[in-house]
Amino acid sequence: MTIRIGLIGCGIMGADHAAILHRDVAGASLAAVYDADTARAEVLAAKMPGTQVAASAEALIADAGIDAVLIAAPDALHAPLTLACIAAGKPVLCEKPLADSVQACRAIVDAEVAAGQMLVQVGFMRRFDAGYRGLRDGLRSGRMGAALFLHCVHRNKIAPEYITSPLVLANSMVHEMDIARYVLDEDYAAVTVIPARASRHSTSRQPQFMVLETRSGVVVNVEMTPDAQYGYEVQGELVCEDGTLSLAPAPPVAMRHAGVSGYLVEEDWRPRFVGAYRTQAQEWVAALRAGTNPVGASAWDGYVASATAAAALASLAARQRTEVVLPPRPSLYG
Ligand code: ISE
Repeated sequence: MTIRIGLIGCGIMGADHAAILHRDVAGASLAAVYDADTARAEVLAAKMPGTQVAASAEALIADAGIDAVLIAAPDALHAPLTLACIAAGKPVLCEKPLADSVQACRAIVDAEVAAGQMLVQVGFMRRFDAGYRGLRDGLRSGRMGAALFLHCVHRNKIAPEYITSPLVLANSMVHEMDIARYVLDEDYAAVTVIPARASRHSTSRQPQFMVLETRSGVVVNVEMTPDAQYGYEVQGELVCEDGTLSLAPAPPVAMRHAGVSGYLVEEDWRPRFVGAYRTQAQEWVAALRAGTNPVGASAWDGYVASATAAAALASLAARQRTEVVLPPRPSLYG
């Protein structure tokens, strides 16, 4: 059985998803693509044998020849397109964030609950990274004792110009909001954000430091430096009662050259997480073929990440510790 996938959004991320589906995923075909820029869609389709260009996003979602939809369109379109997929009864993998507001995330959760089945997966690809999975599995094994701290670092070489201080939280640090909850397997009680002074490399944003407190008392700290200059990097160290677990450097190649000994760093998140994107696509398609629930972040997880980001933005604005308040989790999500 081949899952016929329709891709909406043929920009950098959409093209990456298309290449992964074409090259690395068994049991799936990229049946159609759509982009508001038709020429961009045609260029992508021409590289993929058998891929059609759809007339509109709505036509692609409604097409009986499309079994599942992958959304890599601009953030503001995530909610309406995901809602259209739910209305059509089609499974959908939507790039993060699930929507550009907490209310829109909630509307997606409500629509899915009303439909009575989990159709939505959010593209929080770090959940498919071998390193973060290792942290979670190591904690779950019980041999490390209880978690105490999770130290995280997230740095961009130079973030795009549109990334302002609020988006450092809502667009970049939202990854840590999701992955720390995934690794620790519990929700947050509160968040505190402290901005650093703006780097001389950017006037439009400040680096941010965030402390998340989980309900059981684990402390998660995240440094996000959007203009680190030297490259893209994430770090993670989980401190437990009986030891620690850390993400290994990526790529795992040490170099000694010109008087320097150390690890290479990537330019941006795409090469750093190429394996995670691949595994995400493979496991999404495998679940579709098996008829089981999606294995990645659910619509509920997407909602919680956005609710946490909203609390972080409130903390930044008020310069104070802010509680993360969540409604009860609907039974659909276990
Ligand atoms: C970007 O939007 C992403 O989603 C990347 O994964 C993240 O690392 C980067 O900081 C964001 O700006």
